Formats: sequence, structure tokens, C-alpha cells
Amino acid sequence: MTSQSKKTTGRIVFLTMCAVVLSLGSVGLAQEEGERLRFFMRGDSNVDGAVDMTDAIETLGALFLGGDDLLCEDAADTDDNGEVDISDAVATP
Ligand SMILES: [Ca+2]
Ligand SMILES: [Ca+2]
Repeated sequence: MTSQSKKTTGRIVFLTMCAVVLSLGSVGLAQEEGERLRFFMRGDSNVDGAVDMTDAIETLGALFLGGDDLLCEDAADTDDNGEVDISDAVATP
């Protein structure tokens, strides 16, 4: 396989992954400055791979109890409005 065909295959794989991610709706891509692009699950504020009550508790703790900083603010932004607030904890399924 030539390097050009490897690049083309890589682009096709990347675009396919993006299409899958966008079609799922609750999964996104995040990138902090100087970081590699990574996947996150919306609502999974404690980044354990599942969305449950502990994520709401994690978000509330970070907001009101001076808990640890959120590992991924995009994941904690459950309603995807660009801000992390109490409504995200309430919206966590
Ligand atoms: Ca979680
Ligand atoms: Ca929000």
C-alpha cells in the first residue's frame, strides 16, 4: 500500500467515525489546547464510560461543593448549551 493510499484510507476511516459520532448525538469530540482530539460521552461528567446518577452528583459537587474540577466540561454539559450549570445535572438521565 502506498503512502498516498494509506492517507486516503485514513481520511475515509476518520470521516466514517465522525459520521457515526454525529449520528449518535450523545457522543462528541473534544480538544483542549495542545491536546489530541478525543471522544466523550455527553452527560458522562466523571468520565467512567457510563451515564448515570453519579454523573449528576459529580457535576453538582464541582459546581456547589468545591469538588474536583470536571475532567471534561464538554461531557458535563449534558444539554449541550455550551455551559455547565445545575440544569446539566438535572438533565442527566
Ligand atoms: Ca459516568
Ligand atoms: Ca449545559
